[in-house]
Amino acid sequence: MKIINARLRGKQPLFTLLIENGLFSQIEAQQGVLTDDLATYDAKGNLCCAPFVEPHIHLDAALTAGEPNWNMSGTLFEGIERWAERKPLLTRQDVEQRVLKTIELLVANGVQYIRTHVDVTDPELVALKAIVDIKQRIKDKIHLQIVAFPQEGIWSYPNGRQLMERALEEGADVIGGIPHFEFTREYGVESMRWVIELAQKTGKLVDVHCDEIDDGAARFLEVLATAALEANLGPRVTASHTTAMHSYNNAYCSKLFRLLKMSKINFVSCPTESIHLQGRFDTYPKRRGITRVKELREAGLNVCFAQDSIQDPWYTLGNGKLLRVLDSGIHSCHMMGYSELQNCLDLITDNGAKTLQVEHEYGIELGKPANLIVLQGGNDVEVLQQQGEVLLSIRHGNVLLERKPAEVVSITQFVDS
Ligand code: 17E
Ligand code: FE2
Repeated sequence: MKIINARLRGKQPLFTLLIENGLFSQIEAQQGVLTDDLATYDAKGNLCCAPFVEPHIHLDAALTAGEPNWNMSGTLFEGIERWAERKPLLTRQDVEQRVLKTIELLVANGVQYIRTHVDVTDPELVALKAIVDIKQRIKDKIHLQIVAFPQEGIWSYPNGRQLMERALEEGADVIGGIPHFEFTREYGVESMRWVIELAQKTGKLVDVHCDEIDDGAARFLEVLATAALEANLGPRVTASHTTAMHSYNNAYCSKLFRLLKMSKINFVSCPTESIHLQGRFDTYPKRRGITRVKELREAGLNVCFAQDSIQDPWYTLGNGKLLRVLDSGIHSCHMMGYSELQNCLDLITDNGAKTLQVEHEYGIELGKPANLIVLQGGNDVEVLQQQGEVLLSIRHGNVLLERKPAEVVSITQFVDS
């Protein structure tokens, strides 16, 4: 396969990419625009980029919004209640059908790497078993990581610890947690230490829903980061949401950031989700309830953006479009300085790959698996401005998606010529 007239991130000229046996075999700068009838694909100056990474989504709950009841308050906690009503209705077929449809939606929007949380506070583990099975069936096309996610708590749910361990035995790759939702602060603290110990024992990754609440007193992040540091597991550990950090005072944050830097853990922020779910108990002024993305990045920590929800009890408007999440996120986090814009795609590509620990196979580089997407626009800023659809998605040299750009058929003349 040969792709001509491709732009690459951070580079000036146009490039020709050759793909052989599913790997990038040649990446060559061109002298100007090429015409080549033998080329498989003409990128026409659009950006060829490593695939989007969706590092935090809940596939088990996707496409269940309103079933059986709608979340009327818009709070995280009502979302958990509504989901608890839907959970007993789960069947393998229902999960399979919704999950495959949602993965298709993500692929249509340029995603090839997905980390999904799956609720394991279900004595039957219906969703978990179905998604482990799907992972095997789609493994040549999509990299899927499964988090054993204790939605109703580990310490606060009957047999919580056993369910987590069973989920790992069934095939979950990542250990989750939800300390801010446990009945007591002590339960939250104990659960964090237990999660890291389990990671040491099993060799699994960790990704915790950590401090997803507008409560400046929710300080489980320091417990998670300390346990990760002491176990020397930092880069294998992720703190998702950490929205309480929005409400921490600056003095505490200053002390906390020293620990975070030492720990080297990763962060996932879900800006559209958090702007929707957080701030709900405020009148005015209203907190945005998004973690300190800009400051974490400036401190050298790895932060990526995720969508979190696709039409589920927490968020109705999820659509798989990470470019929209990125757009929304950099607005609400005040990350629109020109130098920040110039590499903004990092937040939904490279940084997500680092969180998922797939960097060894990720990126447009000689010898690596030929995974790429083509975006409308020639660089990060143009892509973000245009908010265009993904034109091409290639996985190991095979086409996952090809799309023709929309065409304006006619437009009025505003000024007589
Ligand atoms: N569950 C949770 O605890 N938090 C979320 N943001 C979602 C599910 C979507
Ligand atoms: Fe989540």
